[in-house]
Amino acid sequence: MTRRQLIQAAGATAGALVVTPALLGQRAQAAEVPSTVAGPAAAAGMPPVASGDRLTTNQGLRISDDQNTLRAGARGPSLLEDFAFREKIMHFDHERIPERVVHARGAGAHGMFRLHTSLDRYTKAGLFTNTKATTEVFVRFSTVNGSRGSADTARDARGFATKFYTSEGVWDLVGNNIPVFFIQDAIKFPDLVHAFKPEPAHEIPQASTAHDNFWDFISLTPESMHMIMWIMSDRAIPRSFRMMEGFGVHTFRFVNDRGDSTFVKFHWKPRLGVHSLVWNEAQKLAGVDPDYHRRDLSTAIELGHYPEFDLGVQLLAERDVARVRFDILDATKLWPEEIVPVRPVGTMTLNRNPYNYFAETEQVAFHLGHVVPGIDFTDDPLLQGRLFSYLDTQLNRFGGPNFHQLPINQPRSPVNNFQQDSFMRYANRPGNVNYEPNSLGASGKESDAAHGGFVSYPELVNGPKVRERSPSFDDHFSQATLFFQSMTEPEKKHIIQALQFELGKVRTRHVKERMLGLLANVDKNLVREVAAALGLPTPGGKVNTGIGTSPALSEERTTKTAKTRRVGILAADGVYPADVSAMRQRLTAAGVSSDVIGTHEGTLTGAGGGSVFAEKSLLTTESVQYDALYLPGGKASIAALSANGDALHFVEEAYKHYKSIAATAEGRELIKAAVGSVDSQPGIVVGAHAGAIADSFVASIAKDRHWTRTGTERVSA
Ligand code: HDE
Repeated sequence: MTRRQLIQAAGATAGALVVTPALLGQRAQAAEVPSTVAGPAAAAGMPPVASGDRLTTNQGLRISDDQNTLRAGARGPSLLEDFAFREKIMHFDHERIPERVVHARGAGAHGMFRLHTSLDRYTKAGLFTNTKATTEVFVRFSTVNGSRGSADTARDARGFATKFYTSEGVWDLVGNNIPVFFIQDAIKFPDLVHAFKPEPAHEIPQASTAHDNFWDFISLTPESMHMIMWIMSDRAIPRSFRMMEGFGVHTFRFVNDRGDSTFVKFHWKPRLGVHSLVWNEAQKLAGVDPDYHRRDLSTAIELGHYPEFDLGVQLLAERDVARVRFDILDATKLWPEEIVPVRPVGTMTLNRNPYNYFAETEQVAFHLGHVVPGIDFTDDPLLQGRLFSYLDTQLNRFGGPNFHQLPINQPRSPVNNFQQDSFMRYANRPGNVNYEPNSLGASGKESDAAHGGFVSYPELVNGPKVRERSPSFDDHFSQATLFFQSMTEPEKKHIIQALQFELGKVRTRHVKERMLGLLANVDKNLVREVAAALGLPTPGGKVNTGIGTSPALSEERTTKTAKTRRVGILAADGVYPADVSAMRQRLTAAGVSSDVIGTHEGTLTGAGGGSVFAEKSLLTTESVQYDALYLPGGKASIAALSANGDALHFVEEAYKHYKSIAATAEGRELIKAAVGSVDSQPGIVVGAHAGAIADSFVASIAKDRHWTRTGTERVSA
């Protein structure tokens, strides 16, 4: 068969094989997002969908052969005249747009925000006052440091940016999963980013702060110490985008219809609770499944396990500002929830995956200056700098100012102004008049506040022009101590270990010493343990131990549920089918998904008849991809697994990572072969058969990690 015949045999025609799925994708999108995709496209004279199943050039010319360039003879040179080839390659060569300078790696999802409690006393924003309305949203989660192809599980802050398509315009809440930031003033941002990105001479390391430049900069930037505690904590290695909080970070301003202002901080609280990976697991996942978080998000949505986040606000009246012990304009400070409670006002449900990564997740353009009436800014110098940066960066990414016309960025409210032209503009105003006011064509009306116009809060601004930091921003350590003191013992240990790891990678002694000097002002035990690991003397410091604790900061107090977790079931030929099916039934009922992982994929012969289907094999999966393990019975199956290094490693790793492991009486032998007799250890659930242990297993998965488990250090994994 010739190449062409092969292709034709695979699909009815070459066109059907190559093109139809893409066209179907476009049709689906056009049909489901009519106002944004079909509307402007049609207005610009473009057909809403491509016609038929014939391949064409971008000029609509039907292509006769998409497999061979035009050449002089079958073995001759290619001809410059081949315009179809040149168009195709030219387009391909320009497929990439510059990746984001930070937050390059991300994953997105569409959803809805529903308000349940009106905030009309504080803000006039429609999305916060109308409890009947639902607001469309698009969320982009991201890492900050790594480039677009880097791994999801790097130690890093996560971006949590939400675009609300409100009826009054687009509002972007561009936050992180950490409530504070490294620096207090935007002028330091380029230096911070240069310091944490790969070192410039050799471009190493990728997506990691464990190098000299970062810690050199941090050791000279004491204001970063609170953020450093968060970055070294479990928050920086989330289990899932679905299991992390989101924070607007800055203090914003609500303005009501009487013009009164209230300070506000925004919080997203995940319904599934806040959960993290362990460091060893995160590092391994970076190799085993670099798309771990991205896959987790899209799979959850595909399965109908829609991620849900409650939106909460912390409100502070202008007159109460003097009563809190920190400056509310300082982005390195949080408002402890015990002092200013978070009031839940609505829920966001992410229920649709993007159709196309590039068109939506890559091209979405956030900007803090995308606000609606009722939401306004404060003088936080970090926030003010961001108000410049986001528009500026979009010019670089999109090559011009027309990114607002891309479907993902289009507002749902009408757009009406006299802006025109530039790269890729397709919706210019018809007619001969392109200015206002005018008397020759249609003009536009301005809107005062009563008619929905955005009127800036008339904050009184007065002061000399100075380059100066307010002394009220000076305390860089108290909240770092507050955070550390609020952690449970395992959480504290993780922070210490993370610092030992990161500073252990630093080669310059004086950088390590300067860091220890700063840590000495956070906690005495913390600095002692880090110094010991580095083999350096412990410096003295001044710690504000009187700052107390904020229990809300610990993950230990979070929601615990087994819902949407993943269980790996290890099996080989000779497994008991009933042990597998009974457990799977119970897991499914609890919203837990599971994979049978066989010594080979496909059908495994069951003991005493029947069979079990293995979706995965030990070759294609690792224990780090699962939240818990189940080892069903069947003598031959357990014997085969106990003699298999990969299966033993599976169990060892799950044990070392404090995960739940359930086993029937026979399965217990596999645990024994891997890690010894550990029946009485927390999170080890053993019983005669699946029915006897299923409920306790689900409860154990819900508890997440079993930190009080002992003996993990002697398990090599
Ligand atoms: Fe950003 N940040 N940022 N940032 N940021 C960007 O904008 C910047 C900061 C955050 O998914 C860039 O479109 C400055 C804090 C998120 O598309 C850029 C400063 C917080 C995202 C930029 C900060 C964030 C960005 C790069 C210091 C948490 C990803 C690409 C003043 C509240 C949004 C882009 C997405 C992206 C600038 C600090 C969150 C260069 C100058 C604090 C979630 O404009």
